[in-house]
Amino acid sequence: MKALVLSGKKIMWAVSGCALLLALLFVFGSFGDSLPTFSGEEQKEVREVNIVTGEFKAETADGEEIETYRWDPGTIFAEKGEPLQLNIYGVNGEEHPFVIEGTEKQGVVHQGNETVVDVQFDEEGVYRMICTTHADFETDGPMVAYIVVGG
Ligand SMILES: [Cu+2]
Repeated sequence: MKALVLSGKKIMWAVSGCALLLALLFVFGSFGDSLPTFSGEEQKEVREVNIVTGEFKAETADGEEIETYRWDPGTIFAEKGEPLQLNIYGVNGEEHPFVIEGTEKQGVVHQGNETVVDVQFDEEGVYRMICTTHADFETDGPMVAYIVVGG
């Protein structure tokens, strides 16, 4: 077999070829990192929000027992497009089926268990998370939390 003998010129070509390749990789590699995402918005970190189900109970002067179930906190602030992870823990009440306005999100919170919901709002506004069992005063509510989405 013929030994591979490289002249000085060939070595120079090989070295500059490698250098060019590295430079191209560097340039395109860093472009890949700095290019904006398709939506033009930077990826935002998921923010966890911890919520519990609570209950107010009282006895009126004439001996009537009244109660209301609540989401606590009852107001949640978010930014437009911010990914939220709602961790909802059931404390009071056996179960709370819920819907979140403006989304397809729904679920059930069971006592002693955590229900996790990923949600994101692309428009500013106030969105209600409504327990469909305790939606108003007549049904031991209003079990409604307000998600306030700003720009
Ligand atoms: Cu409820």
